[in-house]
Amino acid sequence: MNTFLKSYGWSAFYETSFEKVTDAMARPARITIPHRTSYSVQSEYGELIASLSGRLRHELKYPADHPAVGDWVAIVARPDEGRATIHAVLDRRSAFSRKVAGEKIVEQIVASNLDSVFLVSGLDGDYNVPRIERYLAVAGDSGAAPVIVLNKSDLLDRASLAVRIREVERATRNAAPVLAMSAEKGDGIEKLIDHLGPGKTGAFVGSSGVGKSTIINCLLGEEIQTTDIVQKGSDRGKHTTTKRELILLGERGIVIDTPGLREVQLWIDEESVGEAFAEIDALISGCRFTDCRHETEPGCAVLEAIENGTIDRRRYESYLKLRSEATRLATQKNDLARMEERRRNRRTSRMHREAIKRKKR
Ligand SMILES: Nc1nc2c(ncn2[C@@H]2O[C@H](COP(=O)(O)OP(=O)(O)OP(=O)(O)O)[C@@H](O)[C@H]2O)c(=O)[nH]1
Ligand SMILES: [Mg+2]
Ligand SMILES: [Zn+2]
Repeated sequence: MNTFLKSYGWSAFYETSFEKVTDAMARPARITIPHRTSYSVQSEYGELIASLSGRLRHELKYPADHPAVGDWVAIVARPDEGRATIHAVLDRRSAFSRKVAGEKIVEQIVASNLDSVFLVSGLDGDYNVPRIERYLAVAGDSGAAPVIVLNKSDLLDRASLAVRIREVERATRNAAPVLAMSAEKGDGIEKLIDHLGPGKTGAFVGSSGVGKSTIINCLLGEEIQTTDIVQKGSDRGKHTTTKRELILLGERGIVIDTPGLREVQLWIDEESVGEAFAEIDALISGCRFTDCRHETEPGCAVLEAIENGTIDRRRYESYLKLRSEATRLATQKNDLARMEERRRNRRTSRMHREAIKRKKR
């Protein structure tokens, strides 16, 4: 295997997908930065600017099908020009996605082919336990191992820090390691490095200003990613990172920096809510009614467990909140699918009518 492929995390999984690419000139490359209409990629020729082939552009139906940072693609390179054409997006091993809500809801890939996903929070005004639970539920769907990172530990004394860590561990039921660190002081960074390694990819996600880029700087040991002062009470200095970017750390592996996510953009379905609240989900089969919503129903095993203290009421409240959000999202997705279906039907019937007209002539 060539050094490029090795250092960027190529594996048998991608090889299988790459073998399906028929073009003899095709070579693997990894997306490092998605731009508006093109992509920076790393390849055995070094960095290239790549664009989609006409055919691929035509084939990619949904935004989530388009290349995302971390994706492996098949390119035909023009190294002299520093350019390439992308002919295929190889299968993803894992992906962290968000929902983009506009007139319609679409899934967008934040970063793909991840081994770990670092869910970063700041131990300042940003600190919010329910939000960490939400991030964890979304990460549960990604196929990557989640790691909860509490950054800015330098802002707390030891005792308060220990309280925070315990609080998060309790709320998340040890579903993921919780590590506290200070990117500014470099404290605790070695615990984070434990989750990286040669050929491994880790993505940093979290709200704006939690220190994702500062952590990556700390890993790089130099100022490469732009960071900025978050000014209190103003929007200036927010969303410093504007592009997703994959960075090679060498022996430490590969990291992906992402711009701050807004809370509303977390993508979740009803099934993953159940998985994230396993202790509640496990009780549901004991409810008297099969369609029990665990709100006011008689004979509800969940309400009973809260009554006798087996389940934490705060966990239950988070569960209800997240579930209603997932339900709302599912409804929107259904509406969207129905709209799409109607549009397709209209189009088909128009095509039918036109075909009949042509026949008649
Ligand atoms: N006290 C303290 N401040 C930190 C720490 N890490 C980052 N900061 C500060 O937090 C602010 C935001 O850091 P960034 O690294 O730009 O945050 P980000 O998560 O990349 O933000 P976006 O790119 O907007 O998503 C900067 O002023 C950093 O200096 C830390 O460990 N302790
Ligand atoms: Mg940043
Ligand atoms: Zn119930």
